[in-house]
Amino acid sequence: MSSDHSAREHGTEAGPDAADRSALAADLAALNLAIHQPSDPALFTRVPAPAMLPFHWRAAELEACLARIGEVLRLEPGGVRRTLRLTNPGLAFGTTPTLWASIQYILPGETASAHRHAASALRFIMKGEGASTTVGAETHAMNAGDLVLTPSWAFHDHVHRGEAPMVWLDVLDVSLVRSFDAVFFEASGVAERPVSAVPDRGFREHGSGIMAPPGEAPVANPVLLYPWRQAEAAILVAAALPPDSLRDTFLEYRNPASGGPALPTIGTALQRLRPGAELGAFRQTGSSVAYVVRGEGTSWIGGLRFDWGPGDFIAIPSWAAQRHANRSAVEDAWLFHASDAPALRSLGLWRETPCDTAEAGQ
Ligand code: GTQ
Ligand code: FE2
Repeated sequence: MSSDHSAREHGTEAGPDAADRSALAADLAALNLAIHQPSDPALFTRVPAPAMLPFHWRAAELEACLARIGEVLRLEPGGVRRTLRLTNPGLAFGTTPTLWASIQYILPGETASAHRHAASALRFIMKGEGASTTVGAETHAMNAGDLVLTPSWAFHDHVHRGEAPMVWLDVLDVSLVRSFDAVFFEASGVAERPVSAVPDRGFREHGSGIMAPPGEAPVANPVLLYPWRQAEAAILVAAALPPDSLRDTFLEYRNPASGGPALPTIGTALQRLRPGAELGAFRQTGSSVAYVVRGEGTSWIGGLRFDWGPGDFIAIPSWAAQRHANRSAVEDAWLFHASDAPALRSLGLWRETPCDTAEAGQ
């Protein structure tokens, strides 16, 4: 094959056959067929080129909007939730190309009635007490800092019997499931699903993370609740190790029976940046959302600088150079992360690499 031919094949040159080529393309189009045209956008980019933008949502703005949706929107039966979605300015919908992050707001006495969907979900509790969620036939109270899972196709409802509004982060793999055309949804006939006689068996058997009943390990993750006090204790134990230069102390929530991720598609992690921490820059495939549990820090993502504080959210695109620092010399900064890393890992698409500080931004 001549080099001339191959240059045209790759669209670097219009070539003398432009008229033939467009006539061919027109005939093919009538048959729903196509050839590469020099004007086509590049099929492959050397590295990922996300449409998603790095973005920062501030707690003060979110709180004002939550109060407003609490006044204007009523919770009706049928399974629709009262949520504030974090929409990415680079995308038609969603927070990242795979994930939807929303803040759910439930008032005292309300019920978010039962439904199920193919999309997996997680809740990370931001504020409030007195709500509980039923997932399958298990029920768990939701308290600040807890992570609660809603695996794919499990019925779930949320009931709030507390005194003050309840606020939590929802992350669902909606756009990932949509890209596979694997969307299913079903409302339940009842607002609240029946609960088994032992409403928290999986947690009682496997929730310590270090011990379990004898016999074969269950295939599905037996743990739906990852209480804050256990996650916090795990981080504080790990924090005595020499800090990792890119992530300081960073632990993933795992399925204790398999050692794999807590959910098959959505990665979850808790990170502590020690006082004064200034971490190195890196890139990784896949997108993520970070929630600031406490502390004040700065992240540089794809050349943009975000100064964050408690209750803020940050969205990080695939392969964007990122680095993070704790702005305080005395206080810790803690971040909860949700990502699509397990989906990339199971498809063989996971990559990460350290990079120069300047690539993230200064
Ligand atoms: O609580 O079941 O943010 O189904 C989006 C879809 C929450 C939920 C969301 C949902 C839910
Ligand atoms: Fe749901």
